[in-house]
Formats: sequence, structure tokens, C-alpha cells
Amino acid sequence: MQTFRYSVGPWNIHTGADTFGPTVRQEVPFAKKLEKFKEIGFDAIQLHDDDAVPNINDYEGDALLAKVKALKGQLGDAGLAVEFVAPRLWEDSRTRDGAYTANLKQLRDYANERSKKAIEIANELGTKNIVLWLAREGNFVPESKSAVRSIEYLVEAINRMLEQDKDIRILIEPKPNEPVDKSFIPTVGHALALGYGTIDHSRVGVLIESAHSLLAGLDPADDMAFALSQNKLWGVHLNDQNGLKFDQDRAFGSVNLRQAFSQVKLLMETGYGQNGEYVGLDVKALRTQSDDKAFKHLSNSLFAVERLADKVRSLDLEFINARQQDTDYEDLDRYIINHLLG
Ligand code: 3MF
Ligand code: MG
Ligand code: MG
Repeated sequence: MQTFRYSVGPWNIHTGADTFGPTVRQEVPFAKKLEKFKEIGFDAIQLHDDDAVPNINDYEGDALLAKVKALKGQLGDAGLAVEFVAPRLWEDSRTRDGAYTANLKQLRDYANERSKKAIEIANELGTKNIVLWLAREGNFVPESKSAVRSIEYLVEAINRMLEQDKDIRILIEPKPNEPVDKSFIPTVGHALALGYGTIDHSRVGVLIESAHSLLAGLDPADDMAFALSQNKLWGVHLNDQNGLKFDQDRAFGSVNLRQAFSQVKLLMETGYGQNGEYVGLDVKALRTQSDDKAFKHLSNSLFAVERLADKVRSLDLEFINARQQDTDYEDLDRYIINHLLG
């Protein structure tokens, strides 16, 4: 019996290209990925709009829905639910100046049109969750755009989505940098404030990725706790990251084991998942993995969550409570380290 229900995106099985080198593995067919996900222990899949409908720019209306219906059958056969749909607003050349915050109106229109399609796809696939990773909404050149106006554009774009469909909810996935230098929505605080400025803030929450918090110099569990305190933690991307460097998407627990423990402990203690939330991963295989071994970052991440969950279940809560009372936190630290090593 698994502690949580887990989800993963098809981009988490990949060919290993990075900024400085080409692919090193064969592309795995979509159907094979589904099979692998199920075998490893996932319950649901996360989708970009164009994971659901490749070449999405070529489809709209009924043609779009026909494509989605075929996918729905395939996912049903594979026994995987859909956690969310996310418009991929960072690859098309029309999103190079930001998507919702582009200076040119026709480019912002394109972003809004893509978002509309993402909602249609989500409806057909039976999920209410739209994830917005605002990849290029930020700047390199401070004078390039008004930061104030940009926030207004973001609010307007989210309002448009909330109006289009009264049931969908928006999960903003904050990230401080990469691919932009300075993101307009770098942290969970920014994301929630943005949500509170929309026409229906009860339908705007967050998806927190461990590595995105680390890239902001913050503790992932504390970021998640802040969102939980507002009842706004509607999704997570568990992964890991070695310091304030490039975005690494390392397997969960592979770098910061203590912080990984804190995240699992928090999610368990607060009953995360009881309202249907999934524990999602967003992890990449190391480039050195061969084709047949390029799935281990997924199984290793689930292994880490479950092993840490065992550690949470076997904590001596009386001891912890006593240390909280006598403030002997050195003793508490020693206990936790010993517990994790034991
Ligand atoms: C980038 C990310 C993204 C998002 C994904 C879904 C490609 O750092 O984390 O992964 O998670 O687009 O919103
Ligand atoms: Mg990421
Ligand atoms: Mg992510």
C-alpha cells in the first residue's frame, strides 16, 4: 500500500539533451511511457496541452476534441487518471517575449488562445486542474517591459480562464529564474498574491516544486506549509537540486535528504492527498543513463518518498514534543539524524 497517490509527466522520460549537448537516448513512444508509469506505481499523468495533442497549433474545435478523445481512451486502457493540463507557453516562437506578458498584443492573444485550448482539453480528460508555469513571464532587460503592467496582464489572463469555465481551477507553479533571468512570479507568496487579485481567488492555488523553492533560496517544506496554511497547496512537484545553480530536476531525496524528509513529514502530517491531490514528480534522468536504465530516477524518487514516509511513521512523537517544550533542539537534531540513519 502506497502512502500517496503519485503522478508524473511524460517529459520525465526523455532523451537526455541539455543546453550543451544533443540527445543521448532514443525517444520512448508515448504508449510505452504509460506502461512504464503504471509498472513503477503511478496513478495519474500530468500533461502539457501539446503532450495531449501534439502539433496543437494545427487543431481547434471538433478536430482538437477528436484528438483528445482518442487520448482519453488510451489513458483509460492504461489505467491512468489525468492530474492536470498545462499550456506549454515557452516553446513556440510567439512566446519568446513572454506569453501573457508579451509586449505585442497579437502574441498575448496567442497565449490566451493556447490557454483556452488547454481548458477544453482538461474538460474532455476529466480534470479541473490547469497548471501555469509562467516560464518566460519576466525579464533580462529591466526597461523591456513594465513589471506593474505585466502583473495586470497575468491577472487578466487568469480572469479570462476563470470566466471561460466556472469549474476549472488554476495552479500557479512559481519559479524564480530559468529560462528568464528574473521571473515576475518567483515565489509561492507572489503566486498567491496574484491569485487573490483575480475575480475568483477561491479557484486559484499553487503547485510547488521542491527545486523551484531551492532555486529561490527557500526551504521547500516551508513553502509548502505556507500554501497549506491558506488551503492552497493543490499540487507538488517533488524533486531535488544542488544549490542555486541551473535547474537540475534531480531525483527526490538525492541531494537534500533532510529537506526531503521535512517535505514528506509535512505532507503526511497535514493530510495532503485526502482531497484527491497527487504527489507529483518532476525529475530528470541523469544524462549518463543508458536507454534501458533511464527510468530509475522515477522509481528512486518514489522509493525515497515511501522510505521517508516509513521514517515519519516511526517517529517518537512524545520525544519530539518533550524537546519542543524544553527547547533542547540540539538533542532533537541528534534524534532526527540518528532516526534517519537508523
Ligand atoms: C520547469 C518545470 C515545468 C513544469 C511543467 C508543468 C517542464 O522547471 O517545472 O516542467 O513543471 O511545465 O507545469
Ligand atoms: Mg522545474
Ligand atoms: Mg515542475
